[in-house]
Amino acid sequence: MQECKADKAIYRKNYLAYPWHVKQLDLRFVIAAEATVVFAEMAFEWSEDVGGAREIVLNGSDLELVSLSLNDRVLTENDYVIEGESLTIHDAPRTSVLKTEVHIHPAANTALEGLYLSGDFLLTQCEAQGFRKITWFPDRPDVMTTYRVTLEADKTLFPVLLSNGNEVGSGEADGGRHWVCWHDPFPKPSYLFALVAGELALVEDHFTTRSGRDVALRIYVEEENLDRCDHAMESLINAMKWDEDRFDLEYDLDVYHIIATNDFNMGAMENKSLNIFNSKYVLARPDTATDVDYQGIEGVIGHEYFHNWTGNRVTCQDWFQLTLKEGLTVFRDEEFSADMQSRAVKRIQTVRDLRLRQFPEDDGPMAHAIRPDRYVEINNFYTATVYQKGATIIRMYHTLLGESGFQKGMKLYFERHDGQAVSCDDFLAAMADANDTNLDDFAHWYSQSGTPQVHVTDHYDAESREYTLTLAQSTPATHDQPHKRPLVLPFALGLLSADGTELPLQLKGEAPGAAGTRLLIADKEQQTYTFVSVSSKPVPSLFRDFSAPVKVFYAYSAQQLATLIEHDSDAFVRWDAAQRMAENAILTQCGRYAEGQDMQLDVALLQAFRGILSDEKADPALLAEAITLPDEDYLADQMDVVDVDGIHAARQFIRQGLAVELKTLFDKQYLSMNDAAAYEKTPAAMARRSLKNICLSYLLETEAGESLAVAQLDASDNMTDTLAAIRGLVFINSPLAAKALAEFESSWYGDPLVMDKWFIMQAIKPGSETVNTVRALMSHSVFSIRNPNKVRALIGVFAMLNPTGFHAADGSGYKFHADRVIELDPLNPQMAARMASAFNRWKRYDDDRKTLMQAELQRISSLDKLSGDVAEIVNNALR
Ligand code: 7MF
Ligand code: ZN
Repeated sequence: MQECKADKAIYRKNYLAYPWHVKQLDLRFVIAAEATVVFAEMAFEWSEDVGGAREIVLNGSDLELVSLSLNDRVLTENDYVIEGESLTIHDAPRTSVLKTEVHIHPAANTALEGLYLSGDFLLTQCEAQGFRKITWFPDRPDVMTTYRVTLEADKTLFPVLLSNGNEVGSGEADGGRHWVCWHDPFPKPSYLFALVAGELALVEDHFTTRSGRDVALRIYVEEENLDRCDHAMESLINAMKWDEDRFDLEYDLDVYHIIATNDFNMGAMENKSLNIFNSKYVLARPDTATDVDYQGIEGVIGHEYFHNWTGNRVTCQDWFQLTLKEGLTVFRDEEFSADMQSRAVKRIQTVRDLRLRQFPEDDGPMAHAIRPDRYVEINNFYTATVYQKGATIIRMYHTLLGESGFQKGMKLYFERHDGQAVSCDDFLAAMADANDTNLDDFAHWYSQSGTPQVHVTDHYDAESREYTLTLAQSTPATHDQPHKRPLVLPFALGLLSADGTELPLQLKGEAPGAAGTRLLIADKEQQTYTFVSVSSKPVPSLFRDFSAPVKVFYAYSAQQLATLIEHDSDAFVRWDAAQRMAENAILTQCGRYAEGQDMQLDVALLQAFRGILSDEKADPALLAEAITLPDEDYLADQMDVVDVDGIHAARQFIRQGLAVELKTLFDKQYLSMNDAAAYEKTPAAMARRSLKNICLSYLLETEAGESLAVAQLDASDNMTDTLAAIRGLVFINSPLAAKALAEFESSWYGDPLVMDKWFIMQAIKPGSETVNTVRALMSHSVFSIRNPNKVRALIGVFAMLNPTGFHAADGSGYKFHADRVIELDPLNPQMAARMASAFNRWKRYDDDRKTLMQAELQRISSLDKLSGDVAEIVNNALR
């Protein structure tokens, strides 16, 4: 039996402040890939307000301790205790200077946490608890201090030596070595420490802040990528400007570094003035990166930059507060993207993603509040809930308080807490106090898990011309919380007449009001609103702009949905209505498929699509969103027992039916969006490509599609069009697909980021055969199980984005995937845990699949040496 990790859980209620103040940390690294020596000197001062025994507790992991001294007295093993990841020194003087020397082994570090090697250069990743793999230190976010870091290395192997803050010295040393000293004047927690050492090429620009500070902007990449940094640099400058304009926040140092690496467990990291990025979120050239990549770069560059204030200047008291910085910073990056691109399209994409990734998490074995109460492995809590749901909760403050009220709250938050490590309660208090309002009820969003459901019913009385709308909210029990309470829901509402005119909203007892959106607050289990002087039975336009993260149930007729699709003033509601209609159509056909009946194309959906496609004035990007059918995973989430094959068959049937019936319109839009002009990266050009390529995907369901795709491929001058064409050929099983893939491979063989796309196209192909392709691709010379991007592209995509492949009835997908989790676990537990979560929703499938998945989970769980990361995921899933 597997060792029980449950007793290793950490509880939020047990938080205790660290009893020492760390005045200063001096680090000296003698750098080499095989073995790096780390000297640390830290000055501890006893916090006067804390009583008890004066012991110093430090964290460390996989460190070779060479020496340890306290106030210049060398400590022997009798003077301290090392237990697990902590080192305790008893009876330390009130002023204690601790000096340590440890050895670490970056080249052998496959977990990519702490100091490790990527290609020929060394770099660090410390969030959340990677600093303890570098040296002994109180590795917790509420211990903040100033860092002085000296890096010494061979000058030829490591010409560039970077750490946080400003460069304050450098020099030559014997034997072809050199050193550089960095000082970061802002106290920071250890998770924001970074160093980079190696041979890297530099792209430099600068930004002058509003108050006149000239900031050097330096992007370091491997030499061959120098021509792919323009978009990242432009995004960084835009982000710096935007944060001044919108949030009144300025950059606070003279230098800002970005380093791109191919070996990174996550997207990027906001280390103070030394951001480290997955190269996927830095490097772009029109022929190597898609429009989605360009937008991703803008968003992630923004996100990391915005952390400088929301995360770095004000940080988290403990890791339970992670959403304090992440939810807020995601909200800020969403707003940045909305202001740079199309607000409506950004909102739709955000909501689609939330429903696809966060709603299932909130309903599965890992359900947790955005501020969890317990965790075993903190790395498992960098979740869609903490990030995306966290951001919607910040957005609700914004909806409730308005832009100026929200900004007043932000201002007070920084006035009170600049330089501190604080909690979500502090953020809420700043918002409430700045607006002279009480947000105590709103606070439950932080502690309650699960997605609220809102059941809406209505009644129109033609005689009294009264319209009553009743909202009943409830949240289904989750594994962590059996009992739920009602939450504060900002409820943005509009009413349309049957012909689509926006009606005035006048609540009973009020003076006549204007037509348009009205913001109501629904905070009770049941709430009834009575509107008067309503001229005809209205179509309710509910939760406009997705004003609260809830599932809305209302028995819309096809006619009402058609009215919303055609006329609603809110782009999100128009899109959502089209999604609902498509969902109804697909799930109905899925039922017929299961019964062995012939499937039929839904007439209302056909009509609605005809209307959407005929619209020649709308933003093409919005049209593209509107005609994108709900994902198979989203549809699966709407069924009591998931019918994997039925969903795929029904969705395909509808896609093909629409394509055949509306071929003329798809053709027309395709042609009118297909620019002869050269590639541009403007939002308008991206919007046109998005509509063009969704039209292509439909046209590929008709005879004409194949030659269209080939023509597009031949003519393409950009990766967006190229990928859409090849992906389409692969998807329809065209005999031309193999050649297209082979040519793509030979063109891009030496390019890791582009090769990721090549793996993805193959891993995502529907059907039970794909597992064999994926298995074969693992032997491809470019694939490496040690590289997170490759693992995500091939293994992650297969398990998470290919339902008919992963859930093949014979269990081959499950077995393959469990083998990968087992293979990854000893190398990179964080990645292994992310992969293992593909099994999380196993209980929602039919008995045969359930049995197969459960067996694989048990096989993983019963391994002798399983990481805590994977154990937590797998044991939760099995419970
Ligand atoms: C945009 O949050 C949104 C989310 C932690 C690592 C980046 O800045 C971060 C880091 C994880 C998951 C998602 C994101 C990040 C991390 C991320 C990046 C860009 N503090 Br894990
Ligand atoms: Zn972040």
